[in-house]
Amino acid sequence: MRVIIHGWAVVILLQIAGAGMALAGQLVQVKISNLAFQPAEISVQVGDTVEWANDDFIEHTATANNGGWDVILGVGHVGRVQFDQPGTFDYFCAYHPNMTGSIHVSAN
Ligand SMILES: [Cu+2]
Repeated sequence: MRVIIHGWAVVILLQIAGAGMALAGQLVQVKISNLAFQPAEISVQVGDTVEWANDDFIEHTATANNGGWDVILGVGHVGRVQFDQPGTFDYFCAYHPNMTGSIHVSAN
């Protein structure tokens, strides 16, 4: 019986921690249309999440120049990356390398 109560307590604590993390940053959106990231350059804070929404008619990716992340974005789909380090992160589309963007992440 004690073991069961302990298990519930752990689950509840994890849910509270998860909810706190979800509120820790803002969601910043970048649309993809006409073979371009819009806006191509954004500034966010550490803890924020960037969400790409592919409003185009073909598949794209958001791929970090430094290899840190690679988001495949099917038509009509969204993808997210949370930034936990400050810095400037340039990215491109793996299918259309002339599509580029840049994310400036500042410490908060
Ligand atoms: Cu593309």
